[in-house]
Formats: sequence, C-alpha cells, structure tokens
Amino acid sequence: MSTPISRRAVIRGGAALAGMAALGMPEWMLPALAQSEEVVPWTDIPANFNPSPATGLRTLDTRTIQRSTFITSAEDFFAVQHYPVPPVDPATYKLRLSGLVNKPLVFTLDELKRRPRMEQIVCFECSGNNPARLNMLTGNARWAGTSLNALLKDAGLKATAREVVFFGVDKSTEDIAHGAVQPQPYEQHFGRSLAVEDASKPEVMITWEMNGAPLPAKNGGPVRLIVPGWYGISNVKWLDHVHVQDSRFMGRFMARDYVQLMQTKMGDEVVWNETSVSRIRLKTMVARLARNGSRYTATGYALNDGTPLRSVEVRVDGGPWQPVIMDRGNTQYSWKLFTYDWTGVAPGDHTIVSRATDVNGTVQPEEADLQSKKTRWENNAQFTRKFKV
Ligand SMILES: Nc1nc2c(c(=O)[nH]1)N[C@H]1C(S)=C(S)[C@@H](COP(=O)(O)O)O[C@H]1N2
Ligand SMILES: [Mo]
Repeated sequence: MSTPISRRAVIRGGAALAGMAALGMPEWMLPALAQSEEVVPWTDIPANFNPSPATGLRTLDTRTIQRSTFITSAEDFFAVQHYPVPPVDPATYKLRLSGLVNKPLVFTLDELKRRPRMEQIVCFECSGNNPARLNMLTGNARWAGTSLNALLKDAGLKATAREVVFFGVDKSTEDIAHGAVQPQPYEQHFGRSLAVEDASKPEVMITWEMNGAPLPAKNGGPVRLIVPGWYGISNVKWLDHVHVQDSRFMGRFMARDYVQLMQTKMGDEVVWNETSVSRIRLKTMVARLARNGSRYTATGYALNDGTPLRSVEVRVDGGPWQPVIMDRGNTQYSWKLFTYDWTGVAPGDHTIVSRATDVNGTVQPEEADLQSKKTRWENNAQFTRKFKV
C-alpha cells in the first residue's frame, strides 16, 4: 500500500469526519441537494471514524449515493491494492496469453483496441467492505474493453485446460511457507484465477476504459480484468499476463489471503469450510437520507452476483417491511439504486434498515446470522442506520 493519498481524498476524509463529529458542514462539502432538500445526517457514524485508515486506500463517501451519482466518477471510485502501484507505459504495454493454448498470443494496447468492443456498467465492492466501515469500498462504473472468452477462443484452449490465471504487473516479496522450514521470500506478481468455466462467461471483460476515458492508473490502467458479479479482488489491475493451466492456482490472493472460513450446520454435524472469495453476496444498504418539508427520502443500493432480485424492502423504527422503488437505470451488474419515501417522522431517534431477497429465495442476512462466518470477508449484513429528527 504505497500510493500517496491525494489531497482531495484527505479533504474528503476530513469532510466525512467533520460531518460525523458535528453537523455544521460547509455547503461545498455536502452532496448536491435538490431544491429545498436537506440532507439528514446519520447518527450511527462513530465520532472518531476514519474513512481512509490505510495509505493508498481510496474510499467512496457512501452518503453521496443517489440517482445523479449512479455512475461513480473515476475520481470518486475507490482504490485498493496490495503492492506498490506499478508504472505501466501504454506505448510499450503488452498482454501475453500463455500455457495450455494451441496458439499463444501477444497484444499491444492498439491491437487489443481493434478487437470487438464491449461495454458494461459494473459495480463491485472490496470483499473487506463492511457496514462498520460504511461500505465505503465500492463504486459503479461503465467499463469498455473486449471479451475475454473471445480471446481464449482465438488462442484455443487445450482439452486439459482447467484454470485461467491473471497476473498483474505489480509485484512484491511474499514469504512462502515450506512445511517445517522457515518461510522463504520470493518475488511474486499479484495473481488471481478463474476456473475455465467462469473465465468463459460472456460478461467477463478485458478493459481499458472507465466512464469513456482511458482507465486511470489507480484503477488498473492501462488494462484490467472485470469479472461482473465477483468481489473486487477478482478484477486484476495492471493485467499483462493470462496463463492457462491444468491445476488450481494457489497464490496468496486465492488460497492464503481472501479466504473465507465458515461453519455450516448439517443436522447435528458442523462442517468447517475455507473458500476463496468469489461471487458478491447479496447486500443492500441505505446510504443517504434527505428531507423535503415533512417528506423523507432514503436512497440506497443493492448489490449481488447478478442474480435477479425478488424484492428490496426497508423497515423504519422496527415496523413492517415496506417495498422500495427500484431505479429504472439499474442493470444486471450495476448497483441497483432504490428509494423509499415516507412522512410522519416524529422528533426523536429513528432507525432505518434495508434487505433484499433474490429469485432463489436468498435473503440478505442479519448480523446475527453471520456468526458462522469466522473471517471478516464478505460481510453482507443488514445495516441499521440511525438518525435523529
Ligand atoms: N494487480 C492487482 N489487482 C488488484 C489488486 C491488487 O492489489 N493488484 N487489488 C484487488 C482488490 S482487493 C480490489 S478490492 C480491487 C479494487 O479495485 P479498484 O482499486 O479499481 O477499486 O482491485 C483488485 N485488483
Ligand atoms: Mo479487495
């Protein structure tokens, strides 16, 4: 984590802090307001909350999420990386495809750009995101690039191909264990993999554009992988090497880090399992609350692996679950914005919480339902927001 935090990020961090500690935020720090609309501050945010605890981490102020910010600007898009941001010169950049293919391929950026273009709106979050951190590691952007599946087809996968490994230009020293022998240091590139079946899905893309502009270096430019519906970790930044092999890739970010430890009860038996962070678990949160006269509008988002949703509901002050209005601009892999309007809010302390149910009947869990999840990854708990009127 070595990228310096930009001045802007520092200012925004300060703004978030100021808003949390006191209500007297200067107007320029507040999200844009509709006429005579007033933002209602959350009271669930701890006074000492630090939105950017680690150097190089960029966060989204989730209180700004609304229709007008459906697409997160590149400037506001979060950033997480584990190694120093590598310098990659677009003029000399090459993407290499090697391993169990009939025809190994190499592309310059211009050659990639001559391939059939695809565009998709995709939202993802870091699997380390959680309500206590206000789910600030998220963003929704329009990505443009080309199909990975078509590229794999051109190379021709051999019958023994099982796994596609994606390496970034970024690298660092990893201490890797040798059984009883002391771990030894090895220089390793950032790597993540997908089973051939997942890598061949039509939505998986190799991208070089974000919101109509060249992909910024902080978000993996010149070229990154986007795996719609999967947690951030899968979207390998500074991608320069795709390698096809016949066995599972067990690199740090597949098998040692970003591993979920979970218990499942099967009757009387408890099954322990460790799984690699993969598809985004069903999540919603109410992000922003505004007041216009006596009318309150809560705006939130739902996010998952692309499985269609059956319902999104909110509950105010522990009352009945109420249906929300889903925005028309939502797409399969975007975040799905919703609003809920209501009146009759009496002076005092209040709560509002949201939850979603998908077409398979999966319901967003409550915090208490996540007891069996022993690691912090993939925290998709319902998030009860507090406010005072
Ligand atoms: N090459 C490379 N790709 C990477 C990472 C990294 O450290 N190196 N971090 C991953 C993680 S943990 C996340 S959450 C996302 C963040 O993407 P963003 O920085 O564009 O928001 O990138 C992923 N891709
Ligand atoms: Mo992440």
